[in-house]
Amino acid sequence: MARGRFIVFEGGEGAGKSTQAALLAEALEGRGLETVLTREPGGTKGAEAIRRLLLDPEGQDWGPQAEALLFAAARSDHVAKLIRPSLERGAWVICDRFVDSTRAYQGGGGGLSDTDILALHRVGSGGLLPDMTILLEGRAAIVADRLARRDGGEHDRIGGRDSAFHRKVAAAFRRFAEAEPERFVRIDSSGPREETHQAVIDALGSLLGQAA
Ligand code: Z5A
Repeated sequence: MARGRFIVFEGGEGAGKSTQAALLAEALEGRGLETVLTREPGGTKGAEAIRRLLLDPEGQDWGPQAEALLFAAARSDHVAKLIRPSLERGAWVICDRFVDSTRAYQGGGGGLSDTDILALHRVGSGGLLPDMTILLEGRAAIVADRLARRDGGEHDRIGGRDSAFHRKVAAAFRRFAEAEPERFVRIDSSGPREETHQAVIDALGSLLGQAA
């Protein structure tokens, strides 16, 4: 049995990751491919428990170091219990955020070094990286409007940080994409859902071709 493929959606809050991850999972299932749709932080019982600790708006404010350790612990459980076993039996795993979010939020936004975050990832998750990382980038005013309609101004504990923090996060994602063009694809998600979905399918072209 050939190993499955690991595809991750990254980007800022409201960029359209969950929407596009679900559309991709549906499209892959339509092609007869076993697909596992999951998210971070979360995806397993233990990781979902850590998600509540991290994101509850009434919860405590962890420093960037404790946050990075908690995200790495959640990821370790997720990789060991869901992602690796699914890939090993040949499934496509579609994940909403992964280690590049820790690099961008706790690194770019929180000031931790990329080397330290990748060291935690090596210990926790064997350094697993996606086969493809799709970075969704929407125009700021469009994303803000979508979020206002959906959430009415409510944010989780990390999404609610100030605009300077989110600018650093966005800049970090751009740097990672520029540094690893063979793993990252950048897609403008400002347009209609179906247009972005088609760009995702086009980007996956060769990987999908190999699975046909
Ligand atoms: N975090 C971290 O700090 N470190 C880490 O290592 C990890 C995460 C893994 C997770 O929050 C938080 O944890 C996150 C980063 C941090 N905080 N922030 N920022 P989450 O999982 O709850 O939320 P999120 O990841 O930020 O996602 P989101 O807000 O749900 O956004 P999204 O998934 O990118 O977007 P969406 O839900 O698909 O779309 C947003 C809305 O727009 C929704 O109503 C859609 O129906 C609508 N939408 C989407 N696409 C379109 C188009 N094309 N047209 C019109 N409307 C659209």
